[in-house]
Amino acid sequence: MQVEKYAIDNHNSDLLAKHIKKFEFIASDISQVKDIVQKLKDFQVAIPSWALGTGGTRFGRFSGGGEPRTLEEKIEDVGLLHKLNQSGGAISLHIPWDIPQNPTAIKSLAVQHGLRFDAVNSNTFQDQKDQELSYKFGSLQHVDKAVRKQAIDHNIEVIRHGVELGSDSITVWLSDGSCFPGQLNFRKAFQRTLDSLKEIYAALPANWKMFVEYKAFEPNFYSMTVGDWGQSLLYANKLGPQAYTLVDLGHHLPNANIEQIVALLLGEGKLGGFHFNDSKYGDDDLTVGSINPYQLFLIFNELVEGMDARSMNHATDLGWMIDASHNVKDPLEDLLQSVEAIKIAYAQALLVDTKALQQAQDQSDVARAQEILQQAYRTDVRPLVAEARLQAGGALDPLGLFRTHKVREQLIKERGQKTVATGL
Ligand code: RM4
Ligand code: MN
Ligand code: MN
Repeated sequence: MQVEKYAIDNHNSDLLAKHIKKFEFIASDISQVKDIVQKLKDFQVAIPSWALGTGGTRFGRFSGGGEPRTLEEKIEDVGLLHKLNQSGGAISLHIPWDIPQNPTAIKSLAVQHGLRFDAVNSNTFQDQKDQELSYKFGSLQHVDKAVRKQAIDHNIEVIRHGVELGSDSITVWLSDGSCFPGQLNFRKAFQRTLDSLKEIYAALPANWKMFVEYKAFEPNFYSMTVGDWGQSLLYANKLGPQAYTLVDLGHHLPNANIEQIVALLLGEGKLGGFHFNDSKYGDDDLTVGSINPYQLFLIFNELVEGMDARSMNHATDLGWMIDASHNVKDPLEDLLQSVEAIKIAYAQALLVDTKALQQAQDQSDVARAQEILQQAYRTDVRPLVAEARLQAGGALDPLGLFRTHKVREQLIKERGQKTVATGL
């Protein structure tokens, strides 16, 4: 299904007068408004192919109607989102959940929708049907060399798929670890994992990046072999300049200061990419900004400050990806909300008076520093984000249009009520 340009134009003209009023109000208060709107237009977030169907928990999955049944339909869904918000111009594939059978056709379908392929993701945390050896006791860390080789080969295969699609990065997330004390020799498991990663790293094309994602717990509950940013950074440093740490917002122990982690990784030149989501307890994969939007703003504040300090391009120098998936909302509505939350936090961070903050920090003026941050955070930047969308050809209110245009109803008509997205 398509949302035609005229539908977006009609929707926008209904809302335009109100929007202009709100935009002019906030614009009159900001000196660099043109620059900020441009940065918001440039900033694109990759949509994961595994978030387009309803997620599940280990207790069950309640599939919604009209879920994409094929990779082609997933690309159409991301194209639809991008049409509405002009901010999701990339897709991140999980392999083997989504294997591009005909890469040329898949690539040209993506191009038709204005999409490119972001990081490809390998999967050695599940056994596939026709798989020879099991990952029950790990993959790249496994004590059996044959299992390690199988997992290495899979990652190299994923790189090959990515190359065909024009991607330029691979995310390696390992579930490797142990569930009970004594199960694993930590030092040896680390070394085996490093040696395996080295073989995958050696297969990277010269312009590629490898993202090493960490996670504090689950599915292993005693130790994770890439359990935190320290371990990920160790691997990335030992691997070489093409390896980076990837921060997934849901992968920390409770109350971790993620903004500080981000600042230090950026300072080391080793922050590679992001998986956005929100969480209350652990790896909850909830809608970005739904639980703790202030933390998201603080993270963006460090990102903007740190990237500017290194003269990095906000839009292209890091991998921006969503990694969320849950049980109760329409996945497309959820993704529209997530992208909006990311853009809001980014816009707020762009509003921070960095000079004044620096001054307050230099004078150890704690109260003033807080005022400066919260001045930006408490500004309603939604008209800025909407203006960027409008200028880029998107809808002023993407979620509103999704509903009035009855997108889900149409998808159900096309695909059926009882569809289950491939993947998870
Ligand atoms: C993991 C991790 C990975 C994602 C899988 C599905 O918890 O976040 O990034 O690929 O889930
Ligand atoms: Mn992740
Ligand atoms: Mn996760």
